[in-house]
Amino acid sequence: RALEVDIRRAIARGEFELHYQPQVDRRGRIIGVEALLRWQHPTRGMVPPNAFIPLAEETGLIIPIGDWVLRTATAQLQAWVGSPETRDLTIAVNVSATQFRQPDFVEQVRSIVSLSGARPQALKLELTESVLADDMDVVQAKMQALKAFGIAWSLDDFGTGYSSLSSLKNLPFQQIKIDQSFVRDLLADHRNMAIVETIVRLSDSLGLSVIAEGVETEAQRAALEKAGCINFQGYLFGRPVPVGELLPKLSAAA
Ligand code: G
Ligand code: G
Ligand code: MN
Ligand code: NA
Repeated sequence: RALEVDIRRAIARGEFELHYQPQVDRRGRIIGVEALLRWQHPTRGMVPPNAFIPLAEETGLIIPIGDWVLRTATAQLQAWVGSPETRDLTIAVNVSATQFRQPDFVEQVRSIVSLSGARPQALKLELTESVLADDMDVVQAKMQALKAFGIAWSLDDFGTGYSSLSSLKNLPFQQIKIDQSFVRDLLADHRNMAIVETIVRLSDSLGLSVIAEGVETEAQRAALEKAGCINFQGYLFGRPVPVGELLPKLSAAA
């Protein structure tokens, strides 16, 4: 298939880039970023991840892509160490289920991080609920090994998929990301507010931090804060941007 050939070439030719979206605390201070993959295709233009990640998963190409994402994000972390504005930032990287299921996933991540020189503590890996349906012992062992190495785990799109509370209890997540679907209709549908409050309380009792995604308006931010959520990500604070556009925002916020 044409797209498959294109993806192989894209890696070799450096057509992928990472954009970074700010994650902020209650004062609006940038505490970290999420890395989001972008493909600048020579003829198709910007290809959004939803248009090629499913195919990349199917064909196994997500493995070299995922390695590239991790190498690029950790190189970025290492480049940020030199400046006081950026040295404390974390980067959250999305890990696909196919990637996580590779038998050598743990070794591969450790080796990429070590080679980069980046502090593992500055890296966060986002998993979706899809892997929680796998063999719990295997999932737990892999997550635990990388946690011991210093990497934090965040549960992406929480509340939309297969999430059992026992997996939340047994797996070493450090953070839950409240899915943007709950945030979008937060003010229009009071049930979403109830769900958000419940997620925040659950996170607190399990000792997890929580961040809300897809925050677009000040009213949503205020409602989330009222529900006890104090970390935010969304267009209100910044869209995913190339690294060069992120740095001025940092100086402005400092
Ligand atoms: O940035 P946003 O547009 O459109 O991302 C769309 C989807 O693609 C999201 O579900 C996001 O998690 C996923 N995605 C973005 N970057 C990466 C990546 O580097 N790896 C994986 N596996 N998924 C990614
Ligand atoms: O699935 P995941 O959470 O990894 O991907 C996040 C997706 O949400 C990306 O596609 C990103 O571009 C998008 N996104 C981030 N902030 C907002 C926002 O405030 N509103 C909307 N509609 N999408 C957002
Ligand atoms: Mn994500
Ligand atoms: Na998400």
